[in-house]
Amino acid sequence: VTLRYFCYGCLFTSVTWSVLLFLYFSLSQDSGRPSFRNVPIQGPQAKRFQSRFTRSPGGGHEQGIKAVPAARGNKKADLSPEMGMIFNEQDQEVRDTGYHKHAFNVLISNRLGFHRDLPDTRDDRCRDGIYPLSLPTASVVICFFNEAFSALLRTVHSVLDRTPAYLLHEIILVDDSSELADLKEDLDSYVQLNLQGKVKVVRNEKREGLIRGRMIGASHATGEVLVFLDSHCEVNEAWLRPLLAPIQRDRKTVVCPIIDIISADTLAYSPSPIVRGGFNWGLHFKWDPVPASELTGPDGALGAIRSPTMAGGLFAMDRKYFNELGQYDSGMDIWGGENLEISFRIWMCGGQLLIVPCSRVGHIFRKRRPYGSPGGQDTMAHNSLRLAHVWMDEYKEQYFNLRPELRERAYGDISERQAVRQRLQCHSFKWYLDTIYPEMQVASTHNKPQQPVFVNKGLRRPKVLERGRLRNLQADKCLVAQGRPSQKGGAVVLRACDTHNLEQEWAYDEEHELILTDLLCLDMSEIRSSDPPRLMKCHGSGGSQQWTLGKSNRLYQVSVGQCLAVVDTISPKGYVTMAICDGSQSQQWQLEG
Ligand code: LR7
Ligand code: MN
Repeated sequence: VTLRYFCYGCLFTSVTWSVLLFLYFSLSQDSGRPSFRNVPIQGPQAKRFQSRFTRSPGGGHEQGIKAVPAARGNKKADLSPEMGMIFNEQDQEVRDTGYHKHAFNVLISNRLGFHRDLPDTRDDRCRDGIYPLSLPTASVVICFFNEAFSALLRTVHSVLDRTPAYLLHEIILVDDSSELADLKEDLDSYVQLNLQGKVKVVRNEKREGLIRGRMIGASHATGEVLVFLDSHCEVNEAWLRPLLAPIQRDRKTVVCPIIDIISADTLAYSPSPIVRGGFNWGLHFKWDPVPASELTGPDGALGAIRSPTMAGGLFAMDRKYFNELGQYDSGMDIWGGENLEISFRIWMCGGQLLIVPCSRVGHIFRKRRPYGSPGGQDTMAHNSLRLAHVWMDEYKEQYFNLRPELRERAYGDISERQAVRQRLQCHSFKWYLDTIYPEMQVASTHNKPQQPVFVNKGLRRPKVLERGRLRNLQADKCLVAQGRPSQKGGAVVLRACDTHNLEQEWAYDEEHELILTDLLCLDMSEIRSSDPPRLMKCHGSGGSQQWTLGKSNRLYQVSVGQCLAVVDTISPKGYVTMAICDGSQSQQWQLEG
């Protein structure tokens, strides 16, 4: 692996800039925290940067779509639902290519910019005062491959904005050979101009994957504790000290925050319940409820919770302990499996893995991974095979029972990893199951991979706010199912309104869902936003099924950023479509009881 720290040659320039920036900020104290907008930019970069970052990214219609500052104690999503409104073709282009390349709403991400307030999702009793002031320093390591620029920079700035400077030793960005142009020079210039000398960029010459990527980042780190983050996170209020304190008490402790949810469609930030990590015999990570026995400490649900596994992306660990424990398995490629591998290793070899509910870090949960591996291999299977062969003893049979095709699959040389297990005199996998994860059912090998608990809102039905027919004011017709109202995937069209026809009845609920005949939700395809809406099973997580129906009579679709419109009011076909909101009659709807 060849890599280079970026811009040795620019040292002189960066010193000059530091002085300029220092002068600038000492002369303009009242301008608040340094944000890109108030940094003076000059020289050849100026023009490109100014047009890139100081104009409204979506074309200049920012009025009315600001993030609402989070009130203290407000733990719900804090964004205007119209943050993603599309005003012109350029917005549409940003949104569509964003979904295609990154699988989340990049238009909203760009509009949010690099700094935003977040709702403080911690329990009120999580006070700063309960942590020692003197703590080990942190090196934050963030690997990225083709990340959206605004999401990456918001990750970095959230760390800079919410971490006491004396605890933040550095931030190391590992570019895993990304292919997007703005992650090269623009990123270098931005880091050099704005990031206080605390941020380093390491570039991998070829794609290594997140596992070797993190090892490379860690090898450049010099702080006492390593903190790994994904490149689309936002750390919340006072996030770091609760992670560092348990490590200071016991250096063989690895600590995870609670991973809050940033919606891929709306970028709204919302709290996750307190759950802990487990896995199934398919070697997929899953969330489990916290057993009551873990909540009995002096501070109940506020104290650290022991977790059998970690999700993988967000954790803090003493740097020397990371090295002693064998870092990661460098034979693992691209994505997958390393989280269970390091979890088993921590517990089996004398450490412990904790989740601390007073530390909160948000993560953008996408519905698909927007990249593959260079050769198209299933790296999850390859990596899982390696971990099964090194760590799972006879229990690897549980995995092979589910994945018989992998029984004979080659997995490369694992002797170095077996030597780690030998050197550290680790416990058996049976010990791990008996002691750390007794909930795991060994007999039932047919567990399906489970959904993360927090994505599933359970059986609670949101309250219905209004019921009635949905009439288009221009066509004077009502929105109905084209076929049977119970048919999943069915289209919706306009037909003559009929007050006695129950098949025309929509319910509008507090989650902003529109449900036809109490059965299916009006839904947008996430990938093909130009497709007309259709009827789908209600998923309860907003976004593609979230509609706002306001006084203006427009029916605004949150994840698409457009309004429901009639295609042609005269045609008997009654087709509807999504269109840029323009307030015209063809976009006016009324829910009539
Ligand atoms: O080839 C790659 N090179 C990289 O640098 C592929 C990815 N990456 C970067 C990527 O840009 C990102 O910053 O590595 C990071 C993680 O990749 P994601 O965001 O695609 O992973 P994920 O969030 O889908 O998956 C989770 O599981 C992974 C298993 O390998 C990693 O451990 C991720 O860090 C992990 N993410 C989390 O734990 C966040 C919470 C998710 C949950 C539950
Ligand atoms: Mn991620």
